[in-house]
Amino acid sequence: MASDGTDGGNSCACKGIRRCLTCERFKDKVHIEASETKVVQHFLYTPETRLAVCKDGEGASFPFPGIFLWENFISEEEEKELVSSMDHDLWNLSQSGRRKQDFGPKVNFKKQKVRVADFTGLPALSHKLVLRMQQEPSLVGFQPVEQCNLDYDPQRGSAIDPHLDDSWLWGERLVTVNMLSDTVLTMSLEQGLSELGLAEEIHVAIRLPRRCLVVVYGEARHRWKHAIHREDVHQRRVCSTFRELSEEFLPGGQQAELGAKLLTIALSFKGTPV
Ligand SMILES: O=C(O)CCC(=O)C(=O)O
Repeated sequence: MASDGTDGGNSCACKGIRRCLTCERFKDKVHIEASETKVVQHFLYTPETRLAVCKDGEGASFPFPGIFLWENFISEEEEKELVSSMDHDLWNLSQSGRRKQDFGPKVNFKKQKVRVADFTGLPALSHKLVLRMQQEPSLVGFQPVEQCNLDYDPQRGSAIDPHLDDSWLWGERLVTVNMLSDTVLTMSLEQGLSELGLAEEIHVAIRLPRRCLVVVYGEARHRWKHAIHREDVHQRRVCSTFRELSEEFLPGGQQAELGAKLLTIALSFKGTPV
């Protein structure tokens, strides 16, 4: 294995409509062409005002709630230490040219089943990051039960398609630390915003500077899909996403006992990737 955890091979893990630079030479172009001909209205998120502002400067702007950005959340030294520690573990090939490391319970979302066995907790280096993020008022009480590290590389055409995260097991706040390069988190609403008279698909670009932390919650979490487009990965990018439990798994919820068990393991910070 190479020092960055690659196997040096050319394989990919794309299934169905997913694509990366390795496999798309062999796949039909229907999906790609369809997405290229779509009419989209582009907005840019401004953290200072929390507004989404029309990119061509002519259209309306609108409030965009549900995003919190913390610039320079980690130092350059911490970034180096975190990525070097990840590269000591194996990266598994994932869809759309990503690679992945999971520190969390094995979950079957379709059958709504959680397997505790094999989960050893979040990695040791995340302890200080979690203590730091909990200082932010919008992250008070944030107890991550899962950490997923993703590795994006322009040479593999890495991306993540627009999606909503599960909300049966995962709770309100999705917290991501962005490492090694700047990128853009694109929020999209296919049906537009009829209340603002915007009928076409809308994209709102959230700029993520290197070493920032971003929290996605509320409407941005539940109504808008999120994605990282291939063209927004210019250099190697690594991120760690932390997820908390939904109410069903917290005290008073139907699966509170299982939730408590998962949290005890997660917050032991003795984890190795599952
Ligand atoms: O790479 C990112 O910042 C987003 C990752 C993501 O959307 C996910 O893991 O579900």
